[in-house]
Amino acid sequence: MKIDIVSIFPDYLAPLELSLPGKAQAKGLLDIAVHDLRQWTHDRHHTTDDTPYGGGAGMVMKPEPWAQALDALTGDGSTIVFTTPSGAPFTQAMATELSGQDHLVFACGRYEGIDQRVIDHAASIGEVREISIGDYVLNGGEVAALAITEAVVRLLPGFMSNPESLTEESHEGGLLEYPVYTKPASWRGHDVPPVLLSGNHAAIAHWRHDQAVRRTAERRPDLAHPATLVDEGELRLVQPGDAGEIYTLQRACWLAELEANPGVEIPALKETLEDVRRWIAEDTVFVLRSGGRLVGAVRASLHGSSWHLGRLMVAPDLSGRGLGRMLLETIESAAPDEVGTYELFTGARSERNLKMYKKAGYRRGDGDAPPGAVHLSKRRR
Ligand code: 6GU
Repeated sequence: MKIDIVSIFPDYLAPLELSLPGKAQAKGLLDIAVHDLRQWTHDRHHTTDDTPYGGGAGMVMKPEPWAQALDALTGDGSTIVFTTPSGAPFTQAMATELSGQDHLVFACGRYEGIDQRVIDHAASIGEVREISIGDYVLNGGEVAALAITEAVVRLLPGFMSNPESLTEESHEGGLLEYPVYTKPASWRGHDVPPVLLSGNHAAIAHWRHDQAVRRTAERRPDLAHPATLVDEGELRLVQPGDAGEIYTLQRACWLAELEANPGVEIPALKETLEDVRRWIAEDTVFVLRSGGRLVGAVRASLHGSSWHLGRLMVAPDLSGRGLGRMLLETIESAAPDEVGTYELFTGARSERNLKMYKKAGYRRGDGDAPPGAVHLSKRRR
């Protein structure tokens, strides 16, 4: 990738020679050049600004030097980025998009901005983006160009020594990062949360997800999705009074199963309310509530050293948001110590379920499955 940055304060961009972008340049992944806009001025004072037409406070950057700079630096396929507080907010998705470009030209505005005709002209010679890095005003776009460059460059293939860390990070799933800890386990009277030392991967995943949801809801309510707002307080063991809602929810959920698996006998659709009352009293059952509404449930029971899972259900309007996976992790981590295997049945044609179970580590088991169903199992880690 080639990056050209134009500014009247090129020294501002000196950090690019250091640290991360510096490393990428050394690896040959990146070529950054910083240019002084004043080299495209032709008067004795190297003037780059003038008073605004129509009056008002401040100065506006003149069109001629900018046009000459952009004409000199851009070619076929260049993306011209104007950093301006009136631009579109910079996001991780934008960083990903920009990291796929071959050539970025940053035009760092100062004062009240650049004459609009420069932006209009730029659109005729390249792809134009006007980008802001947040709802506050800086004196110029240089710091924004630095921030955008750093976010983009670390996404270049081959740049990160540990590319897995790119897929796990903040904002990717619309959630902020969970808190992280390293040794020692106890420091100045502060202990690492015990679950992280437990070795129980399902419990750890559940805890981290919950922490991420809490943080997001508290710090960034604008990011928090209603479905992710189902916090730990609303995921609880079943109570007898839940029977009616479970009965209703499973009818709704397994009707879709019947459509996906025509002709297959589905016990969940044959049950009476009395049947539901009986198994919620006997099995380990979790229910998930959102805004008071019962939106999910799952059950399990112990058979020897095997934890038989079933009735994993999520309200149809909330499907595809990770709630099923969360319920699955919850019921797995609730298994007693003697459990060595998780087992379950699902419809042979229930693509969505099969995909989720596969992702969670389940494989075809060797148990007998009822007609139209498959037996899945997973060893406890
Ligand atoms: Cl890109 N430029 C300026 N001057 N101020 C900003 C900004 C950019 N983003 C947020 N504030």
